[in-house]
This record gives sequence, structure tokens and C-alpha cells, in this order.
Amino acid sequence: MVARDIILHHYPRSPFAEKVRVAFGLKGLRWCSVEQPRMAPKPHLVPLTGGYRRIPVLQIGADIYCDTRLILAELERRFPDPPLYPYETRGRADMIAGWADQALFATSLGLVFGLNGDRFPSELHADRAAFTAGKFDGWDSEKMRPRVPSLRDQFRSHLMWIDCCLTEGGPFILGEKPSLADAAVYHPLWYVRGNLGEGEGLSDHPAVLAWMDRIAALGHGNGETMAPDAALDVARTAAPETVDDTASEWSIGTPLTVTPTDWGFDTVKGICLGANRERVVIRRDDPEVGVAAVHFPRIGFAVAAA
Ligand SMILES: N[C@@H](CCC(=O)N[C@@H](CS)C(=O)NCC(=O)O)C(=O)O
Repeated sequence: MVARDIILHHYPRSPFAEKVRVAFGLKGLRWCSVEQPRMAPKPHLVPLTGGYRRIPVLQIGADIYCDTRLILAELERRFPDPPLYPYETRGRADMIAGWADQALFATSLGLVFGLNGDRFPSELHADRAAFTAGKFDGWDSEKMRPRVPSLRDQFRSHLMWIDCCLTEGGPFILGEKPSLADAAVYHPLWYVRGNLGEGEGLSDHPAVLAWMDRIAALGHGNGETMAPDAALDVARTAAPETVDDTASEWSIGTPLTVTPTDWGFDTVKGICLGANRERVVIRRDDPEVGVAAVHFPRIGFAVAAA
């Protein structure tokens, strides 16, 4: 295994990880799969990220990419062919992904927790209550149950939009070829189908189900299991790549904090290595893994001087 290999830190049932696995399939990539716990603590992940605990995280050597928006942008930069933006659709694909990752995901998750929350262990509920800091009813099934009828309505409206995209311009969300928009819209529906079957509206949309099967058929590329310790060794023995993004308000060397604005509000501290409109990169010197560069998207994160 060489240090430049693509390493994904994830767990099988994570919808956001499924978004990245679909992108691996679309691009036909070879990658290493490191399974992380689905709740805190994550002792084999936070030495890499400096405290960020959300899943998935992409690691390439000592470069650590947080959040699927940036993970997919980085995969596109390094492995452009076949593209995630097949028809100069960058703006449209990113806007659709923004809707899918927030509105469609929150509705889907609410439906699963509201209907099936009792099947999840109490430790997971406690973890997610802290993780969301009270937003989304703390993903508490008791509080979410009365919201199920309204969530069902929302979910059905979302399905109608997706169905229209496919029947008016398919076979994929933006047309003839699969794109980032497909990976983003797919993951919340994959989560609903996996947890609740097709009874919550999906069976009324054969075009959506057929599209889901087309996305599943893209596969996940070629993933090989890697031990969490081995991934830490990779970071320890590699040096981060040079960053050339310097067009931003933050000059190189400024101490910064980076914090998600939607959920999982853990702050990461580091020294600015570069930033632009799309991303911010900070350098950390970690006692376990040495120097690492942690990359975040600007969307969905608050950046401030430390
Ligand atoms: N905006 C983030 C969202 C990531 C996210 O919320 N992931 C969920 C899992 S699907 C998570 O981290 N849950 C808590 C955990 O796994 O500890 C992204 O696109 O990566």
C-alpha cells in the first residue's frame, strides 16, 4: 500500500459516506476502506482531523479532506475522468447537492428516526442529541414521531421533484450521464430505502426506483479493507501536498478555527496554509500523526481568526 492511496474513513450505514462511495463507482477508483465507529469517541479519526468527527473523511497521505462537498471536489481535481460535472453543469450540480444534503437529507433522516428510532440503541440517541445540539429535535424518536405525517408530506413532494427531473430529462438527474447531482440525491433515498423499504412513497415512483438501481449499478469502485492504525501510519510517514490557494482574506500563517454550521459543531484549530472561495486548508501538528493539512469547504463552515 503506498502513501498516496485514497483512504476513506467511514462506516457502511452512513448516507454521506454512500455519496462518496457512489462517486468512487462513477470514477472507477481503487481505494482503502477504514471503518470508524458511528458514534464518538473516534480515537483513530480525530488525530487526523484535529477534532472533526463527522463521517466520511478522505485521507490522501497527510492531506485530510472533511465534508463530502470538498471530498468530491478533490476527487474531481485529482481524477477528472470520467467527470462528476459532465456538461459544464458545475453550478446546477452544486445547487442540487446543496438541497439534497440539507433539506432532502433532514427529511429522510427525520422519517427514519421518527418511524424506526426505537430500533437504534439509546447510546446512539444520546450521541446524536449532543451532536445536533438540540437541532432537528436532537434526532430524538419520541419528539420526532408527531412530526412523521408532515415529514411524509415533505418527502413525497421531494420525490415528485426527483421524478420530474428523471422523466423530463433522464436517465440521470442532469441528463444522459451520471454526475455529482446523482450521488447527492441518491444518498438520502438509499438511507430511506435501506431502513424503511419502499412503502414511504418510493413505490409510487417507479422512475425513481429504476434510477436508484442505475446508481447502485455504478458500484463503489474497488475498495480494500485497511486497519485504522495503518491509516495513521500513512499520515505519520507522509508530508502534506503544497497548497496554492492563496486568494482569500486569510493570509498564510494566520491561526484559524473552523467549525461546521449545521450539526456536529466541533471546532478544529490550525494555521492557515491557504484558502479561496471553495476551501480553507489548515496545518496541524499532532502528537500522534505529526504534520497534517486539514481541508474544509467554505460552504457549511465558519472560519475565524483563532
Ligand atoms: N455535511 C457533511 C455531513 C456529514 C454527516 O453528517 N455525517 C453523519 C453520518 S452520515 C455523521 O457524521 N454522523 C455522526 C457520526 O457518524 O459520528 C458532509 O457532507 O460530509
